[in-house]
Amino acid sequence: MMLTRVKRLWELPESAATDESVFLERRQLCQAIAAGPILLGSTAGGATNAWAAAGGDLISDLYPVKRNERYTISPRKLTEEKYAITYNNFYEFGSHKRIAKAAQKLKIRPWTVTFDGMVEKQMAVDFDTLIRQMPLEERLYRFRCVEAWSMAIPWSGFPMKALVDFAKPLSGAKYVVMETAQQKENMPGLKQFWYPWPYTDGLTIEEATHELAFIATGIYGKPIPRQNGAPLRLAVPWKYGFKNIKSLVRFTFTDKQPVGYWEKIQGKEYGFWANVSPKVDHPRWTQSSERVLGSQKRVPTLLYNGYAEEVAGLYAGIEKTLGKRLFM
Ligand SMILES: Nc1nc2c(c(=O)[nH]1)N[C@H]1C(S)=C(S)[C@@H](COP(=O)(O)O)O[C@H]1N2
Ligand SMILES: [Mo]
Repeated sequence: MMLTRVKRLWELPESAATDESVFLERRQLCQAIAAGPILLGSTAGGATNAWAAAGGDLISDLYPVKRNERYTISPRKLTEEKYAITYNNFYEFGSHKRIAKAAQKLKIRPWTVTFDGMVEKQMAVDFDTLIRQMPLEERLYRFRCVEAWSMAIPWSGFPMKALVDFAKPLSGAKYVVMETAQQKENMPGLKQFWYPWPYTDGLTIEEATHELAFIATGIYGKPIPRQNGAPLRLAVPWKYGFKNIKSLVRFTFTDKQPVGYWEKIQGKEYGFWANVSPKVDHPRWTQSSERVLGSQKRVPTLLYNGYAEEVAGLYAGIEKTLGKRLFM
């Protein structure tokens, strides 16, 4: 079992072959490490790359990415960066909002993303290789947590559809399950063994390939900080925050509706669909309005978080059967 997986680990499709410049940087890095400080001093350009890489950032040259003006947040305003990067939910680092400092322990290089389950061929791809295959753009999205706070964020990243196409799911696959990294040494939250780690969540293939479903690799024009889910996380703006799973290491395609982390903990409060609706209250929080991060204001919550026009069609066939379950 283990052996088969290891053997398959670096089987990349032709299109995913490491591009030349990345390959050179890697080789320079290896040479630099092998040769030590003398070589570093004599190859200034390569050395800079090598040190940047050793520091864990092989992709800062990609930023900032071009904004796609199609996605607007008006009448909301962009949340100030200082709020978005200091008020976080990331239970792997603690079950409160001030985890940003603790999250700096997350090790983000090397970072391997695995595609498995109902796919043509199982793959494990290095993140820095993967991101260079993807069509990067910036989008402004609203974001609404079920705890009734909200923000509006400039995400950099790529449509999730590009990733699904890359993964080549079999035609029988109906869902995609995502999984967060587990780093026992770096994530104190994992010691709380009664929680169902790893954090997972899922989407239907229709949702995952909808144009609004986005994989974020950056915010505010820079690579995404650890506390916000480095190096890649999901952004599905019409769903509650907990669906926006962070620090992804695995995409598994399946024909069975998955039960995510929160649904396992408390299925009566957190369901699979989790679409935002002001009319369906969570048992502990009213969903009719929301507190805008960084202001004292409460504003009315919108159906599908303001994205009804785009996404309501996804649910036209199942709305009646699911009823309130579509919104929790
Ligand atoms: N792996 C993981 N992903 C996660 C969470 C988490 O605890 N662990 N929290 C979720 C919840 S409840 C919210 S509201 C958002 C918060 O994202 P932010 O910290 O970038 O604002 O992340 C979601 N993704
Ligand atoms: Mo949340």
